Amino acid sequence: MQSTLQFGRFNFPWRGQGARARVMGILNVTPDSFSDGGQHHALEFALEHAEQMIEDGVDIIDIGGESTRPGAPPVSLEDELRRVMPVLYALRDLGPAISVDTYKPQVMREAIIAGADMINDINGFRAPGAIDAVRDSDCALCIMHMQSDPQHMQLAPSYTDVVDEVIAFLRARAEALLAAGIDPRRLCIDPGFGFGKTVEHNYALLKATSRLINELNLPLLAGLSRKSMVGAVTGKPVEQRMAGSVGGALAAVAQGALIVRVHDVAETVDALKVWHAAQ
Ligand code: 7PJ
Repeated sequence: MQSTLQFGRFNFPWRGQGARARVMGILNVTPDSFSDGGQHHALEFALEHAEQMIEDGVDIIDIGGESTRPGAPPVSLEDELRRVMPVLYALRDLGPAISVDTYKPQVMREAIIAGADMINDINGFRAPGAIDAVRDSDCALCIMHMQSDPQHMQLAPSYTDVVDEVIAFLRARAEALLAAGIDPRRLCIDPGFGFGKTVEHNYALLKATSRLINELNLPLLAGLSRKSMVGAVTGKPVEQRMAGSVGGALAAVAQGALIVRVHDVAETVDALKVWHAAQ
């Protein structure tokens, strides 16, 4: 059986002939990481970072204008658009597919008009108007699971059976999108590592990667790069989690994940080349 994810201008086979894992590079456009807080420097830095990722062989660039670290404060619509849109226009025709990481319907609309190939929503298209915003386009839609919200999600994550509950949530969101008339070939699922989950929950979900794909019959994106689940088993601080993150990405790809969302593009691309050569 061959299946393909419709990804805006691209098509990514995710099962059967021609299927190959894709590397999504994380591009944060958040001026809080700059001493002067300046918009100009944030843009310049983001474009340099994107050029490096392209050189390193990235397949997809995921542009994010709001930090969704646990406890991070929300960003206004105006600020998010000011951060994301210039980067999207600058990167749109450089080769890689472009994803926009947002849960705001107005940002989704603007991003689609500007040619985004994927809308990556950590909120699973639950905001009022989110489904309407993405319905009439051909961009891919990444449905991520999150328990609670970024301000509160890590306070007391709790599940009876984390895998069953994440599958039920993703199924319900996929059905809501399909009920709006969206083509199933546009859908992609994501267990949402670190979003309202303990280390044990995260590994239960990582171990269940192939089960999620098979039960939902949809391609899967795994984002665990540098997250606390990597720190928990390596004992390493965030700036030393590259090798651990590559190990986690391979664990997901070995179970059939289509997309791995990573900070360390060059290392992940090499690891996947070797892994694929051995298949
Ligand atoms: C994810 C994301 C993820 C998807 C972030 C971080 C936090 N989008 N955006 N999946 N994580 N689809 O990168 O540490 O896991 S922001």
